[in-house]
Amino acid sequence: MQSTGNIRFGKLLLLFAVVLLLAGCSDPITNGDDTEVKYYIRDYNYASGRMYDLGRTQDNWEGPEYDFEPGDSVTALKIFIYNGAHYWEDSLNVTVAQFWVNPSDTTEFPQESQQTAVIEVTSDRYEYHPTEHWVLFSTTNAGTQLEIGVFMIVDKGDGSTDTVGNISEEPYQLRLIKMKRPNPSMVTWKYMWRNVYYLHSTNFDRNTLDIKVCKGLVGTEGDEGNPDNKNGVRYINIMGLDRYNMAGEPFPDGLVDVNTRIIDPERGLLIFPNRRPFDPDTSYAEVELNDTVPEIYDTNNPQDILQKSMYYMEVRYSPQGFY
Ligand SMILES: [Ca+2]
Repeated sequence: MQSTGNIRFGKLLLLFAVVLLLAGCSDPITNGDDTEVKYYIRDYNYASGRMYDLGRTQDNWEGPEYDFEPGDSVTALKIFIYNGAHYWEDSLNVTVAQFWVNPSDTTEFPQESQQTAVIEVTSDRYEYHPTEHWVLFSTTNAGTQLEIGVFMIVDKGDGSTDTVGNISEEPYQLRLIKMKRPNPSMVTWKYMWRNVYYLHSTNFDRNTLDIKVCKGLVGTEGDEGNPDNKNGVRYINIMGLDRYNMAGEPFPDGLVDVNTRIIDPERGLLIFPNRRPFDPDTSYAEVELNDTVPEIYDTNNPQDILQKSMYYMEVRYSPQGFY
């Protein structure tokens, strides 16, 4: 009877955990006079579908060929998303496109190719970085759950110009950056940035922002026994969130470097400098993160991720107008 009870309890815990996973994050807690907001974000609860690489780079692909080399600059970009609701309509207005990992060699990666109707994403719905070769959408996946592809012109570092894809006739030939149901065996799986977290507001003063990374299992967020450091070195230091002091000198001061690129206050995003912050290949301090959570990056099984989750962030800030 004892064991049956334990199994039932275990199932209940798992169910609770899955509900937590779906909910993603704790509700913000405000103190009495609304001058500070505090909440927790689990390690796995990154902002899915906000940032993507625009092709194979040294950050997401083992080579030997890459779509981008350092020095390449994107000079024109058009982005298209699935518009399948109109695919079967007998309408002249439907644009059809074929997505490929590599539009200039369509024999590669046939499992990551798809033909659909598409619609162009207007340029006010994203930003891209010409020389770092990524795009940032203002909404998750630019509003689609299915394919995303790009056409672009790239000035190569060697002086030549590369046209990626073809939109002069249908079907358009586009470079795939997101497949409809991504799985870890796909080339494009790693294009998505899993080191970006939404801070649940775009309405905060970045100078009041305080972020800790703590080690603790799901459900223990806020327990005082959960450490924010390993051997006395803070996780924010190990993970590269705290590398400078207030004067901008390269000495960690125990505070996340809120005035650097890791915080995007306009969009309310925290962007870790490492693409796998909870399974890093490097440390920004002399201590390495040995207890890692590769499942966050390498599987799409939510139960597995939840059971392995080991860290969370404690975020505090003052809403605008209350400081
Ligand atoms: Ca700092």
